[in-house]
Amino acid sequence: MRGKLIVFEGIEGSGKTTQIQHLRQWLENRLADEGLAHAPTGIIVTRQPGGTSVGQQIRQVLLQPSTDTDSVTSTSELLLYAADRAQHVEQVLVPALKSGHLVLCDRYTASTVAYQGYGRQLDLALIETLNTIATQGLTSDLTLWLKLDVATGLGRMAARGQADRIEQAGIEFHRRVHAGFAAQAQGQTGFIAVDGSPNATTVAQQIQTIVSTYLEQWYAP
Ligand code: Z5A
Repeated sequence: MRGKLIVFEGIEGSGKTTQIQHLRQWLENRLADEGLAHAPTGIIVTRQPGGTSVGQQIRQVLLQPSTDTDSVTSTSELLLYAADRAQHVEQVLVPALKSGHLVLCDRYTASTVAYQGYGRQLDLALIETLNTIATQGLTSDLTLWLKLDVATGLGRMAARGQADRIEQAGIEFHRRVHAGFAAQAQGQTGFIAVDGSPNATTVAQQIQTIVSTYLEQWYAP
């Protein structure tokens, strides 16, 4: 693969969407100014779930607020995220990376480990197998985990209005999810914690410092 995949992870309200927009803008300016030796073909912003038209339909099923009689079971949820990912990897990520793009993706496999593994407490080995099938073995080149305490993240989301099905889960669920991201940050190289608590400009600066180092490795002569 000639391109590079940068993934943003974190609990709800951690600021992924905000930071992806900041990074995209910064990268566009930087790549135009500096003429790195092997600059990417372009920058693509995408997300899971919902980065394809099939994925949009899966996303609707996954995130619609549940009622007592009509809720997605944990195992269905796991398989739907895997289906969304398989579609997205094949239709979007692999072609973009093959053609040399720098891809910024809002969530990837670490979310399944954190939400379905730690949050729903499904089998981690099964999740790893499903992730490998769905990604065809494609891993991220850099994962930025926006680390934020659960109460702050949920507070930011509450200020935004009606909660979706996963946001509706209780605080203990979200604490387990947070622990799931923390466990992955400890065990994996290229999985980097970024303090998500300061204002968005300060968070963006931390991210730019990290990404600069990687750009040098990836694109300098
Ligand atoms: N999920 C899963 O369970 N398993 C999986 O495998 C995958 C996903 C891939 C996706 O929903 C859901 O799917 C998600 C996990 C689950 N759970 N939920 N719910 P989504 O894509 O709709 O939601 P999200 O990924 O959680 O993103 P979000 O809700 O849009 O939050 P965010 O992107 O992290 O944050 P934001 O939109 O940039 O900011 C949130 C608010 O905070 C907003 O009002 C901002 O203006 C504000 N904000 C942002 N940064 C700051 C700072 N630094 N200070 C103060 N306020 C800020």
